[in-house]
Amino acid sequence: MHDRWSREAVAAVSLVAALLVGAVVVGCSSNSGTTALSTVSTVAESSDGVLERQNAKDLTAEQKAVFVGALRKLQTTPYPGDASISWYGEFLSEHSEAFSCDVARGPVGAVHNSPLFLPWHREFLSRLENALQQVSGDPTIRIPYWDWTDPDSTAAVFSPDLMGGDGDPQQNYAVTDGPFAKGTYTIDFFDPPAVQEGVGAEQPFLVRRFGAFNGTTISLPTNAEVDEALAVAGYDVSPWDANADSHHSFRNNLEGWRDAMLPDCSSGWQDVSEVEGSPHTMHNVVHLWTGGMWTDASGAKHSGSMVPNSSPADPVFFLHHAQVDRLWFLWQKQHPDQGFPASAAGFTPQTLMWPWFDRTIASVESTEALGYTYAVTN
Ligand SMILES: [Cu+2]
Repeated sequence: MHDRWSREAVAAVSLVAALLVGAVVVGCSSNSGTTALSTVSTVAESSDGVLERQNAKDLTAEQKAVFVGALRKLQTTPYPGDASISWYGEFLSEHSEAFSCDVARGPVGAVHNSPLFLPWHREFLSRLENALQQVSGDPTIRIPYWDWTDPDSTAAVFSPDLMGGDGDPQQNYAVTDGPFAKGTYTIDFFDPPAVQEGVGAEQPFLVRRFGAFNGTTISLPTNAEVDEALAVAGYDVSPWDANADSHHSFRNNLEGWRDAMLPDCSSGWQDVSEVEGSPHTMHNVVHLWTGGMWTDASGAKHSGSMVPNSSPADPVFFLHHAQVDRLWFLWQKQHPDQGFPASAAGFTPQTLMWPWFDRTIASVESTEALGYTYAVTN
């Protein structure tokens, strides 16, 4: 929320933090134009009756309309705890603040680059899912997932009836089609470090430049990379951060750090950079691929909405993280003897997660307890 936020903003003087990182939140909305949602969608259900989050390519036209309509409504509804921000914008604010290095509030600086990455984002998505259900009155809504290894899933995600497509080079890479097009969806929360750095992240519309990464082209993760991640035996390993060995840390393999530099908190915000020549993979590269990073002819730096700490500004954040969450789910099924470590970087299974402090890490290890599941085979 903004009041919680301004305290940090004062402290945070520079930095770019997450630009090279990937991840984070943004945005928000305004504008109305949402259609009334009255239909209850049909959703696949597991044998024990828990509804499944589905591959975006398997959604019916009605399911897409219901999901998108609920997102739009969240973007145009004031946050119940603070009417100065939209309900959707609160999610951007929380994700952005999670990059603060202010440890006085608890171990918040470790939502990324740490063992907390998977449990925190599971809870974060669950809260969005619950908010979508509340605002729409449809308890069957589940966040679809984007299987980035599958071109059909990618095509479905970026179609005009779901997330809209790539940005338009003639309009500074603004997204101009779909339900979140420029002129329809307005972002109203901006990541302070990115604004400070002047990378264009303060633009109030969605920006995407698929695959553009500082003069080179990057690609989405492959099936082989997913198989490699799922085969890693342990959840995480010391030093529990971006430098954890990806052959022994499922979490770091999936988060996508490879030979990263140690987090720098000198600005008040986590700034984790890659070592040159060691590109981001998996979760991280999907953020970078979707938003893109580039320098224009005048030398000004730009990045798309999925790049700064406010990356939830692009609603595809949630479909992307549903896939990340699904891979953790599949890994849990394949390694039933492996749980969250008894003690890791100050976290234990009983740690209550910032900023909600009402849910422990252990309590999100089961998706069924949160009201959703995934198909085990796909
Ligand atoms: Cu994140």
